[in-house]
Amino acid sequence: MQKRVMAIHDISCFGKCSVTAALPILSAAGMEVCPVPTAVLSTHTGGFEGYTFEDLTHNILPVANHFKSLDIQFDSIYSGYLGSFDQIEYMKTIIDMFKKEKTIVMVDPVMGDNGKLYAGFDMNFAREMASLCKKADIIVPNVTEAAFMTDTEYLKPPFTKDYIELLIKKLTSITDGDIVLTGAVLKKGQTGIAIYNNGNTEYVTEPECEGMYHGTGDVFASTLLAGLLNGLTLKEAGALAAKFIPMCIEKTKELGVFYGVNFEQCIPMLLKMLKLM
Ligand code: PXL
Repeated sequence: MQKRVMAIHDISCFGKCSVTAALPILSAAGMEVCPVPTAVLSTHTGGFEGYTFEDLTHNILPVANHFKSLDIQFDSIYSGYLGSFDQIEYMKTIIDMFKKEKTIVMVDPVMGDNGKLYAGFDMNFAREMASLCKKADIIVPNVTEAAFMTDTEYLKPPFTKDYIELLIKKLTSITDGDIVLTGAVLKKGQTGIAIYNNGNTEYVTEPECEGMYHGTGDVFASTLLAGLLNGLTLKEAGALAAKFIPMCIEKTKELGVFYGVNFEQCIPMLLKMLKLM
């Protein structure tokens, strides 16, 4: 059986993030992906001036209602960048409409990085996003998003285990789902993730790959979901995604692109790691 994912993200036409990352990664990993665009932007909002933004909030529920009328079932509902309070509300409605016992609801609370929120977001939005996390089976915040959603001071990396585990503890009060916290850097020269499920926190570390690129969060979350839907455990899928990001960054350095990572040319390696090739 082929699995089907509803991917609720924006389309940033240029910039290698959101749907332009989720779709190729999940499709290559064998999934049928049904994108529900939240907005169309000419570029993502990180580092470009003058981007266009066409809001598609009004279109989200009609699309979902049509899916429902056709009795389309989803193995996963995956949300990323949401641009308004209404979109968060609609995500909750969609989860209520489509979630079955085995559906994996993954919420990536895309809002910021490096201690700062992206353009257009504020604390109120972070609180609202936290309320969406309540309905998720898995959330994939980075440390910045975790700090904003839990009203915790953002500290600079490398972080102590105490700080990471404080964030996780606070996140458990906003969600009953599993938590994959990205950017959980415990030592200089390393990068890593913290994976929380069933009361346990485990760490996966990788050597740091220098460079800051937009869209790595989307590539990470999409890879994690690709792993889970291919039957990996949360820890295995987390480790896979944590390994894939440095590969993509290395590949990007060869090309000298600044705005996103060259994950596309790493997809064959991803498929090998998933044993699909
Ligand atoms: O990669 C996250 C992301 C998604 N969508 C839009 C963004 C960003 C990050 O800046 O601007 C529109």
